[in-house]
Amino acid sequence: MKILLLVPPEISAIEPYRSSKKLRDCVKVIKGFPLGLGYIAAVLQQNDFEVSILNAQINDFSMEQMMERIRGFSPQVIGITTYTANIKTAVESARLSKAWNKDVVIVFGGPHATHDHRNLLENYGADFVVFGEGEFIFRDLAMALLKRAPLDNVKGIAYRDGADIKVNPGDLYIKDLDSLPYPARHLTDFNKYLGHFTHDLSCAAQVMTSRGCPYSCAFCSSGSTFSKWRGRRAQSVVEEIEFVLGRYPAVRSISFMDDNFTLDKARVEEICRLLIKKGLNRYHWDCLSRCAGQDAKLLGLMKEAGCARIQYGVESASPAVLENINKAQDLAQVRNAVKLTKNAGIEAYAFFMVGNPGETEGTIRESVRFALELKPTYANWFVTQVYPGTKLAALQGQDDWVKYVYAPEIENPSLYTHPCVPVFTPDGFDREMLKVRVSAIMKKFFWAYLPSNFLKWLKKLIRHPLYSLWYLKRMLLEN
Ligand code: B12
Ligand code: SF4
Repeated sequence: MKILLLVPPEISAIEPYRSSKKLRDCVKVIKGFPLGLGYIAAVLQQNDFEVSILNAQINDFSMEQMMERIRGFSPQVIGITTYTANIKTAVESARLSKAWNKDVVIVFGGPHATHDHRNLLENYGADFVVFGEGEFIFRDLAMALLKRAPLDNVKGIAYRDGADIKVNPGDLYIKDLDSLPYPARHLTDFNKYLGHFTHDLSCAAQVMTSRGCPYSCAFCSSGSTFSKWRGRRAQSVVEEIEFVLGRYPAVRSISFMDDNFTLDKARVEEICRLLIKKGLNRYHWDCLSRCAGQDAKLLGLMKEAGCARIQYGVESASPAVLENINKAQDLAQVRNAVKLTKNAGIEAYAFFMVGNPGETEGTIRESVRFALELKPTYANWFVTQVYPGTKLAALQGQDDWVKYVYAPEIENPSLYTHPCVPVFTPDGFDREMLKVRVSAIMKKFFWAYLPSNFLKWLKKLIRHPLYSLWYLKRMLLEN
C-alpha cells in the first residue's frame, strides 16, 4: 500500500490569499523538518509500507504543483499534518485529492486535527482523524485498511461511519520514545532544511529528545496533544546526533525542539557528559526551557557541552496575567534564570506575549519595563493567538473560530498575527490594537538592542540578504 505524508502549502497558495501581495509576504514561516511526519514515515517503513513525504511548504509548491506530485506517486492513503495556520490548505489538499481520486483515503493528524476532529470529518473531507501521537495509531489504521479489517479495534481515531462520527478513544501516548526509529530524514531532501536561522546562523538539524509537558499554560496545546512528559535516554539522543552528523556533513549545529529540554536535570547532565566525552561539544546547540529551577552548575555543564542559546517563555511581567495563563512562574525565577544563563556564557532569549486574559495598557507597560530591565540577549514579542485544545480556546467564542480559522482575515494582515488564527482579545482591545502595540514594542526593542546585536544583524544580512531586508522592512515600516 502506498502512503503519502503531506505538509500542505502555505495559505498564500490559494485564493483569495494568493492575489493579496501583502498577505503573501506576511505568512512566511520558518520551515523546519517535519519531525512528526518523519517519525510516522519511519514506523510505516518498518512495517513494509511504501511511504513518501511531500513537503509542499518547504518547496513553495502551488496547489497544482503539489497535485502533480501526488498524482505521480499515486497513493492509496494521504496523511495530512495540520497546524491551525495551515488548516485552509490542508482541507483544500484533501478536496483536490478526492477530486483526483474519490477512493483515496484522507487521514488528518497533528495539533489542529487532534482538537477539531468533528469539523474536519463533517465539513472538510477527512475520512479519518488520528488523535495525538500518530506513529502506532497510523500504522494500525493502515494495517486495518490494507486487510479490510474492522476499524473498531483501531484505538485513537475518529471516522465517518455512514451519517455518524465514530470515536475510538484510547490512552495512546508512546511510553518508551526509544522504541521509535529515527525520523525518516532520508525520505526528504534534508539539506533543504538546513539553511534556517539558528543561534549562530549555521546549518542546524532538529532533534526531539522528549515529548509532553507537565505544565498547562492556557495558550498552549502541547500538554493536551502529547499528554505526559517522557524523555529519551541520553545514550539514544547522542547516538541520533552522531548518526545525523555522519549522514549529513553540512550540519553544523543542533536545535533541540523539545518543549522543555531541561525538565529532567539528571538526563540533561548525562546528555552533556556524553557530548563532551565524544567530542561532539564542538557543535553548538540551542533549546527551550523554563525559568523556574535553573541552576548555575547545570548551565555551566551545558555551556561546556556546546549549548549556545536557551529560549525562555517569560510571557508577562504582570503577576495577575501570569496567574490567568497558569504560567506557574514568578519574576524572581525569570531574573535568576536569565542572569545565570548569561553568566554561563549562554544566550538567554526571552519570549513575551501581549493580549492574554487580564491584559491592560498598564500590564503591557509593566512587561516592557521588566524586559528592558531584565536585559536578556534578546526579547521577542508575540500577540496571543488562540489554538484548539487550549484553555484560551474554551474562553473564545465559537464565532471567532468561524471568522478566522475558516474565513481568515486578509484585509490587514500583519507580521505579528497569522490571518487564519484568532487572537485572544482581552477587554478593551481588538485584534488591530494588539498588532499595533506589539509592532511598536518590537521596533523599540530592535533599536534598543541594535548596538549589542549589530554584528549578528550584519552577519544575517550578508547570509540571508533578501529575507533580512524583507523582515526589516516589514518590522520597521509596517504594523
Ligand atoms: C519545533 C516547533 C516549531 C518550530 C518548527 C516547526 C516545524 N517543524 O516547522 C518553529 C520554531 C519554526 C515553530 C514555529 C511555529 N509554531 Co511551533 N512548535 C514546535 C514544537 C515545539 C515542536 C514540533 C515538533 O517537532 N514536535 C514533535 C513531533 C513528533 O510532533 P508533531 O509534529 O506534532 O507530530 C506528531 C503528532 O502531532 C501527530 N501528527 C502530526 N502530523 C500528523 C499527520 C498525520 C496524518 C497523523 C496520523 C499524525 C500526525 O503524530 C506525530 C508523531 O507523534 C511544537 C510543540 C510540540 N511539542 O509539538 C510547537 C507547535 C507545533 N507550534 C505551534 C505554533 C503556534 C507555532 C507558530 C504559529 C508560532 C508563531 N506564533 O509563530 C509558528 C508557525 C509554524 C509553522 N510552520 O507554521 C503550536 C501549534 C498549535 C496549532 N494548533 O497549530 C504548537 C503545537 C505549540 C503550541 N503552542 O501549542 N514551531
Ligand atoms: S508553554 Fe511550555 S511550559 Fe507551558 S504548557 Fe506549553 S510547553 Fe508546557
